[in-house]
Amino acid sequence: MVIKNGIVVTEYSTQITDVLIKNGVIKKIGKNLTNDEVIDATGMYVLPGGIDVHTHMNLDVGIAVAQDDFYTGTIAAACGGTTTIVDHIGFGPKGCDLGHQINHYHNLAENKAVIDYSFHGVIQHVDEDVLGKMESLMEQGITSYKIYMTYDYKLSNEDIYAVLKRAKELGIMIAVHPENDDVVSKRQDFIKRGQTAPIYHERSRPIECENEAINRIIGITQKAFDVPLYIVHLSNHLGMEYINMGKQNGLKNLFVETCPQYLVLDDEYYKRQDGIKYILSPPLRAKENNDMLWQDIINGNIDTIATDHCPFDFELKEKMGRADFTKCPNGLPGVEARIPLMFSKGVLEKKISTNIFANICATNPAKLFGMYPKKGVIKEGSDADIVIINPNMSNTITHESLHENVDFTPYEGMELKCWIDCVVSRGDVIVKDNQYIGEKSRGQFVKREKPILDLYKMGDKNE
Ligand code: DUC
Ligand code: ZN
Ligand code: ZN
Repeated sequence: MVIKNGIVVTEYSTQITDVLIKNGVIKKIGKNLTNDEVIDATGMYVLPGGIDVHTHMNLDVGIAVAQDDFYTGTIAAACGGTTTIVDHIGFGPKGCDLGHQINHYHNLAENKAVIDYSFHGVIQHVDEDVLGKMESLMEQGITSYKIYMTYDYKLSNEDIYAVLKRAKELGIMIAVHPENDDVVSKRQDFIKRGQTAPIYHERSRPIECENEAINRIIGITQKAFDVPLYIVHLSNHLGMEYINMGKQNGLKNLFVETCPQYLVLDDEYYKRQDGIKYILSPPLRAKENNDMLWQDIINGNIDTIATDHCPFDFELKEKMGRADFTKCPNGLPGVEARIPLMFSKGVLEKKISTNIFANICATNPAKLFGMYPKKGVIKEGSDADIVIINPNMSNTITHESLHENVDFTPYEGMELKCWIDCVVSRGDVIVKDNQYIGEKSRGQFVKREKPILDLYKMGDKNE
């Protein structure tokens, strides 16, 4: 197959050219390439397929289970231009072996996923066995772990230090959910005072709650010698300043993700009639953070955009959380909107270049989570994972037009200046006309390598 005359976004440049695909892999990039099977991409952007390194398919949050499984969730991802996900798996039974949840998630994803996938491990307690198994699981392609500073299986500072030290020895990545658990656990004080409405979700988990935890783990990584550390779902700009300060103090292996919801939504949404819809953690923040986080992307300080996709029906959230925001399952859908939303709001509204877009949505995630150059880049020899975006067709996001298994989208009514023309995964056209047309359960587990920590930054070679 050859993709002809598209605006092809390769690693450091954007140029009108052709892409020849053979046996699922990019064979050649250049002008005047020919083949019997042709996709005409004239006037359209040809980009690396999106990589979403923060999804929660099937996540059991104790009071509810996220409604997308690896079938519905990866169909939605594919229709939204994402060709690989790395899922943050749920906690297992107390005291379980480090491999327990990996095995469980293999069972959940196998014969279901339609795009390629991997899992971050999760560390829910620390002992010699867990620290030892971190090495043996590397052979199975698990080269990153998530730790939590709040929720049931939060780690103490001492345990975090032990995990970081071990990750440093092994050269693997630790992803962290940073929130101060002592602050989070005081939420009941709001309920006792009668402050039960959704806005108090934000007020009870304020930016200081998140940023204190960010700053604390930065201190711990400094002590553990600059471990590859990845802050997930940064919600506010002050947190970015803490991270920048860590970097100024010498940290070279500190990385940060934000999510579309923190770029285009804000805490005023909690005051709406349907405010309960927007309950997720960390919460949506004051509006000024939207522009400041965009600026942090433009400045090259934010490394990746992921979604934290974790859908629960509005109907369910309303029923469980109407009288008490603490009873509402936390999470928003978003896996399907990420690529078109970031392309429209970022590239077509001229905030970021096509190369920055490709970096934060595909290349950097691939590097940081050990999938590069197989994934995340349009390059000879890489998997032919490609999204073709038409910038001449506008689109309005509506829940009806999406494939996520949930009764709303937080981006309802948002006008986008583009449309996904088609999606290619390992050389197969899997999405056309907003429909999944690939084979069932064609997704493959991606055995990941160690992270690549040397990322391209804006200005290096950008056109
Ligand atoms: N935050 C959410 O809102 N949902 C799932 C997990 C998380 O950290
Ligand atoms: Zn989280
Ligand atoms: Zn999450």
